[in-house]
Amino acid sequence: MNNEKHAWWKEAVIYQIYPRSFQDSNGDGIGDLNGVTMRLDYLKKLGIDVIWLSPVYKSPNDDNGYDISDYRDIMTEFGTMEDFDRMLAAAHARGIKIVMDLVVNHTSDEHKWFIESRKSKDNPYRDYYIWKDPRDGHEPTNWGSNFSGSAWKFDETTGQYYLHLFSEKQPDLNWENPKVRDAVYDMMTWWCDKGIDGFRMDVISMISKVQSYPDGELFDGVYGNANPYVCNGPRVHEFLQEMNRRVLSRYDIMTVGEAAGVTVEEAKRYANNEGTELGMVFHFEHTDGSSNSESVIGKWTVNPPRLTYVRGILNKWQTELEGKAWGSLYWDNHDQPRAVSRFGNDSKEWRELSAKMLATVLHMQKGTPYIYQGEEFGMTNMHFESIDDCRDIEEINAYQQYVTDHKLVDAETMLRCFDTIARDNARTPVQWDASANAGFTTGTPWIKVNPNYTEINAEAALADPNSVFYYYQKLISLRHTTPIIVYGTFRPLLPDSEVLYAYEREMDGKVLTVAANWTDREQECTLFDDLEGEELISNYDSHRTGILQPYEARVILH
Ligand code: TEU
Ligand code: CA
Repeated sequence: MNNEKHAWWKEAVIYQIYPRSFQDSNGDGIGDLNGVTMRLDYLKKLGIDVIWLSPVYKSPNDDNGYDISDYRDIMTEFGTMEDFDRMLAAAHARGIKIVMDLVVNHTSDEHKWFIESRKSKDNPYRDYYIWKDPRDGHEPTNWGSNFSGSAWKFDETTGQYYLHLFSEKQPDLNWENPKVRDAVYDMMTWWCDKGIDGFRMDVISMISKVQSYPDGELFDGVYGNANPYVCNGPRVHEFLQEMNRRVLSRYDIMTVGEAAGVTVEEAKRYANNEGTELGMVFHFEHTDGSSNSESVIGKWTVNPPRLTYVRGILNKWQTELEGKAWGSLYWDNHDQPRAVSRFGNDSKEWRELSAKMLATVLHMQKGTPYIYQGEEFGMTNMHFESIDDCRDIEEINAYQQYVTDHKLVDAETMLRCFDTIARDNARTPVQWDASANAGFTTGTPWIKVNPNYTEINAEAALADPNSVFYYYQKLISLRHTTPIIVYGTFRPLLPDSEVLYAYEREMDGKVLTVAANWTDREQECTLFDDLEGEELISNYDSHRTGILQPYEARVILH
């Protein structure tokens, strides 16, 4: 018998919406909250339980809403608080929960706390942020920001630098200051009281910094790596336990921490089964572009990941978390390229089969699965013809630093890196149908629509019973009806194969065998030959003894 503690969020499938790119309702070219409300019936049909909404708060949009200027108001482009309340009620009426993105490692530099903070050294808000004196007339440390350049910005008014691990319009909050923590907990309570169902916590692993602020090892020849001093820092667990006592434990909500730099050992603490911190965390080990394939510079690469590497990482997390902490499962999100282009094969011939194969491998694992908008009908990466096609501050800054300023990479190579892993691949508008602008907007979209929308779109998927959409629908419904998929233990199979991903789940004397062919050629596989049981799902109608066909995936319960 399996003694895993049950919880609704362990049994749920989450769907991530990046509202800016989801559905525009008023023709200004920008997705909005009323657009989300319009599409709730579509999501109900897909069968998901929870929507994770990327940030919708007031923001000057330096980083598309991850730079918040007012936590208790809605971004003008997305609508009003009334629109939000209507969307929340309409989602709840359909049995769909709403999880908010909580961005509290940093605010916008246009937040009133920072506007005050930068005024003078004795302003009451000064210590809400991290201010340091110059060191020998330069930056306090050599740290690089995640969006290129230094992580420190000099402020003329007071002659000090402030820390920004992301853009200079995203100053880091000083979590050492109890007033900051109180203000954050108050704000979270306010949203919980409104009736939201949880939080996805942006870079929550970075809120506690090593207080001695040492230099980092050079990572691109120019700047030092801050991660060892800011990821999983000395007080991060103490802060999260305090947040849990003061807010989270008082509501029946789900929480998922985006834990940049998290190891499996650290994750056991963040997402411990005693529930003293968070429900689960996202790790980056299988999506970190620099460690799964050779890079051009920093995170930028043109190479695909290797199956053996990705499988090794995922299997390690499955087995290590067993009985100790709950996991999260994802192939892509708004910071990653499209799953089918990166891990599968987005050619016309193999696109659908490989998208279904990837979905099978992920959704049959233990943990809570996340689907990123458009993934459920096989949206693919974009092709960036020039830097003018790019909207993401990370791409624009990297291009400026590596191509224009330091000439470390040529323009063509950089653009091919963007085609491979740029965040904008995920941010092109959702392709709803084959009409102009893919049915996303009647105006001019804020970012180009992928030209393949005439072929790949939700309407076409809904009209085809064999589509990727209905395959996802089936995977979701299987999770809801088959407890072994949620709570069964995990055991890797064929760990030495170069071409297959196989594993078993086990519970109450039953076994679920899952195997997938990751290649476009048939491969030998005898796992199913003597298995008598029920086939829960497969992306092929007929099977061959001793063989898995190209990108074939099968799941047998026995
Ligand atoms: O991302 C943080 C993060 O560590 C990455 O996924 C980041 O985008 C990547 O390292 C860049 O190479 C979160 C949000 O998901 C992202 O959209 C924000 O830009 C970032 O925090 C800052 O808020
Ligand atoms: Ca709009």
